[in-house]
Amino acid sequence: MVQPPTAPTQTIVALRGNYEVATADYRVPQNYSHYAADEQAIWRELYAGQLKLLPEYAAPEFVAGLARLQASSEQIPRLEEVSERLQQLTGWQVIGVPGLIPEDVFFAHLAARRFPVTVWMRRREELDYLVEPDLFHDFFGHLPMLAHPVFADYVQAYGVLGTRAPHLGALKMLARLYWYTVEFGLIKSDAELHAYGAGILSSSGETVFALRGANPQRVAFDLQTVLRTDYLIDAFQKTYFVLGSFDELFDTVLGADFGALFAAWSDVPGFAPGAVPLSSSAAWQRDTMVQGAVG
Ligand code: HBI
Ligand code: FE
Repeated sequence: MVQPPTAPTQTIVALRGNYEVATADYRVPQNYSHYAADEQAIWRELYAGQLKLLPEYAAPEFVAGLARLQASSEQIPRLEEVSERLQQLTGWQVIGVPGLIPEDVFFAHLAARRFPVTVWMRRREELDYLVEPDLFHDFFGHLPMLAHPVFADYVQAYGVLGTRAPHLGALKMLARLYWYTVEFGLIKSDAELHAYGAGILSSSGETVFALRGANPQRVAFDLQTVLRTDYLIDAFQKTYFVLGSFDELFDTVLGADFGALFAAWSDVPGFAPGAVPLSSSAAWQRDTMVQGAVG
């Protein structure tokens, strides 16, 4: 029997998933018939709510990816069906997991182009925010970008990097990279600033906050800065990093000398969220962003 990992929160919380039925690589069956009517209703409400926000707030690549998945907005998707579909699109599989899984297992799945999706749905009192990933976050937030060929390759490359980064300092820096791109990334590929991160686009509150909030820092993506910036797990982010293109992300990460970056920075305290020094990266001010000017 496998053990659940430690939750990445300040206080220790029990993870909700059923780890007792998981295989050695933490897979669980979806047990589709077990979803209650109210869980189906929560799916529909969340999906409809986020769908309304996408045209204004989401990257066009995310919107296109969601359409390519051909998932139903009316009922909880069957993971086997979407896995087949995604495999045709970009060669990624989707597997059911009980929730958060240990980093090494997570990295191994990504490196093999398998995306772990939590099988349970959040409760009604958690409609806009929960700390653990649930089915809606993992599915709606993550799978659309995995239908994008360049982003799909980036996530696999990230997984490969993870399997090769046994040092603790490296893991911490890699987690920051995942957090500030896959989870909370923004992109300004044309005149408009949009979100592509799963943590943003699976939360209506953070979708509006990340793009329109007056307070968060919006900083041009810079690999070294991202690797050095701490993040907040249980609050809206204070710093978001803005890509110019998904090619920029893939090329930067593929071309980087991570060994040198880890050696240089793993023992140095991280930048506080919201207080990233801007000498090396441009700030994206709210007014310039609304006007569409490049900061
Ligand atoms: N497990 N299911 C799941 N989903 C995640 O996003 C996830 C995880 N385990 C570890 C993990 N993320 C983080 O360590 C990433 O920073 C790699
Ligand atoms: Fe996620």
